[in-house]
Amino acid sequence: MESSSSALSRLSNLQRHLHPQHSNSKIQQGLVKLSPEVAEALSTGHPVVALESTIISHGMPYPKNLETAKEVEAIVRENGAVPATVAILDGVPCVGLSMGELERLATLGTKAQKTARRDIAHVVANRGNGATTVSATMFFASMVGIHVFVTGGIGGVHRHGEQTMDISSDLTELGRTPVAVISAGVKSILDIPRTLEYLETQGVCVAAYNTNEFPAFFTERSGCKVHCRVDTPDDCARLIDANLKLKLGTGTLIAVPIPKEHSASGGLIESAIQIALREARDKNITGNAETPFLLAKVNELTGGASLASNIALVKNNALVGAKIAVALAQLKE
Ligand code: PSU
Ligand code: MN
Repeated sequence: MESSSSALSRLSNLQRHLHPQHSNSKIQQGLVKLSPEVAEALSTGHPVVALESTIISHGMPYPKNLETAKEVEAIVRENGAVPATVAILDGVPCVGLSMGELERLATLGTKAQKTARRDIAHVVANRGNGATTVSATMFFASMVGIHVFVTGGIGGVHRHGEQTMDISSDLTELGRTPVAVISAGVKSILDIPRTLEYLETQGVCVAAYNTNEFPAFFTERSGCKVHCRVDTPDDCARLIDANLKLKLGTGTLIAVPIPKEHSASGGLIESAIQIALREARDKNITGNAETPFLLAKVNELTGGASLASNIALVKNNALVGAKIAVALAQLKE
C-alpha cells in the first residue's frame, strides 16, 4: 500500500502541475485538493460558493440528498458562481467534488464520518471519508480563499446547553474564521436565544436578510431580533468586504428566512421537536449524534414535510449565496 507521505507528495506534484500560478502554500503542499473548476475560479477571481457535506450524508436520506446536492450546485452555477462542495475522501480534503465523488458521498450516507473541526486530523490520518459540518467546511473554505459558504442551518447551543455544555463548534468557528455563512437561521431543536448570545460573545456579526428577526429554519420567525439587517446581495457583499478588509478574523452569519410558500407549520414542527427531544433523552442520544437523530426524527414525525421545507430553503440559500458571491467579486474588481 502506498505510504501516506508518498500519496501526499504525489498529490502535491499533481497540484503544482495543474495550478502552477496558485500562491496558496497549503494547496501547493498537497494538503488539500481543489477540483480543476474551483482552482481555475480561485485563480481568476471568479465567484465561488462553498457547500458543506454533512447535510448530504447525515442531513437527508438517499436519494433525496444526492438530488438536492446536484440541484444546489446547479443553482449556484445558474447564478454566476462556481460551487465548491467540501468533503474528505480517502483522507484527502477536497474542495470541489466531481459528480462521481458527490454520488459516492451521498451513497455512503452516515457511513461517512461526520467531521467537525475536531475530527479533521483523525479522518485525514486514518484516510477516512469525512462529511464536513459547518465548522470544518469553513476551515477549508478559508484555507483556500473562499469567502462565501451556503448551507441550510448551522449548529448552535442545544436546549439545556447551559447544563450539558453541548454547544456546536460551528459557533466557535464563526468566531475565528473569516467566512460568511448563508443559512436559514437555526432550528428550534436548539436554544435560539442562547445561540445568538453565544455568537455575540464570539464577536460574530449576525445579519438577517430582508427582516429584522432571526429566522428559525423551518419557519420565518424566531421572536429574536438581530442588530444588523441586510436587504440586497450588495448589502451583504459590503458587509463581508468590510469584515475582510478590517481583518476582524471573525465569520459573518447571514440568516435568510425560508420563503413563505415553503415554511412549515410552526405548531406541527414544534410538537414534532418536543417528541424528538424526549426520545433523544430517553435513548440517551447525546454529542454529535444528537443533531442527525433529531433531524431524522422530526422528518419522520412530520411525514416528510420538514424534509421538503429543508430542501426548499437550502435551494433558496444557494440562490442568495451565489448572488452575494457575485456581488463580492464585483466589489473586488
Ligand atoms: N442543522 C441542519 N442540518 C444539518 C446540520 C445542522 O438543519 O445537516 C449539520 C451541519 O453540518 C452542522 C452540524 O454544521 O449539523 C452541526 O452538528 P453539531 O450540532 O453536532 O455541532
Ligand atoms: Mn454537539
